[in-house]
Amino acid sequence: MNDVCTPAAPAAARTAADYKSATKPVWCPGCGDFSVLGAVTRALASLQLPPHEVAIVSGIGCSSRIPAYTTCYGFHGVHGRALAAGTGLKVARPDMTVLVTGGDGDGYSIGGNHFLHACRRNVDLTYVVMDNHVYGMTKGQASPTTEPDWDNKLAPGGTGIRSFHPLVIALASGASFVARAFSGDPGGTADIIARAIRHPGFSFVEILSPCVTFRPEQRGWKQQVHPAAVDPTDDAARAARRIMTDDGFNIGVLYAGDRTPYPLQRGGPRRAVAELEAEFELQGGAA
Ligand SMILES: Cc1ncc(C[n+]2csc(CCOP(=O)(O)OP(=O)(O)O)c2C)c(N)n1
Ligand code: SF4
Repeated sequence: MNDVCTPAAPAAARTAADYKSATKPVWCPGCGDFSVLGAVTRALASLQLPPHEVAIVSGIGCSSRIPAYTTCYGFHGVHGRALAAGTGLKVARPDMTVLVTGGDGDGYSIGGNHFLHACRRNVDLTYVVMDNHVYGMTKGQASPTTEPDWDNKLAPGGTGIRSFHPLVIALASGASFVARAFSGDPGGTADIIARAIRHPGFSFVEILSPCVTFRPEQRGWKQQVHPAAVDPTDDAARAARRIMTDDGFNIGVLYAGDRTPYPLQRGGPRRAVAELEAEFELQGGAA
């Protein structure tokens, strides 16, 4: 018998398909979120992250369905609370790669306060927002990023309310990586998401992702988007000036700073679930 050890065959490289679950998305045909799902899975494959070391946390909305469509750990929580859940998960399990995903309604309206403080805390996670400037799941109400003059039957003549500017708000609140992507460019979006995951600290990726059902005119975004003309800056004031004055269709990494991320305790003691349950058990009976 030959006593020479045969080296183990190298593990086959993971492809985007390895991160897609068997659950078929229920999005409307043509929804931009299909491409975002493709971009997320391509980004994970490019980083070769084992699916069991990645958690995708979302709130509620069409876009927030993403965790179910992947083979990673997923948490489909309550409306607007995805960042709170994702932050808690990352702090408890710093070894996991955490992506938080959702829509503009989920993240900027009901979840707006969490957005500000997640940027400020700078915990090392990646926040991916599929922004379609509308509440898709609840049938087309105006969201914080809806244009003030968007005329529709729920807001005749438009809301007349100035739109929220998520990128500048993220920057002003302390996010350490700020980018804009377009779902119609899945390769470019995958690259931006991969860079966001690699960046230490809170990384924010705003993806223009059309809602073809309630905002069919957004199909025209593909003619409007264009690559950012300049390289990312690490100067927040310069980035803010650029973002404030661009046309909203500038695609790329717009800011990559080096703020120290929130310190995480790696390798701390793991506690058994039963022990935690016992600690949180309510004491005493009803009065
Ligand atoms: C506390 C609470 N308020 C309201 C709702 C109803 N609701 C569900 S999804 C949603 C908006 C989703 O919009 P968005 O986050 O932009 O995602 P999209 O569906 O456009 O992807 C709302 C208002 C809810 N589920 N829970
Ligand atoms: S309603 Fe809009 S956001 Fe929701 S699945 Fe359909 S196209 Fe996508």
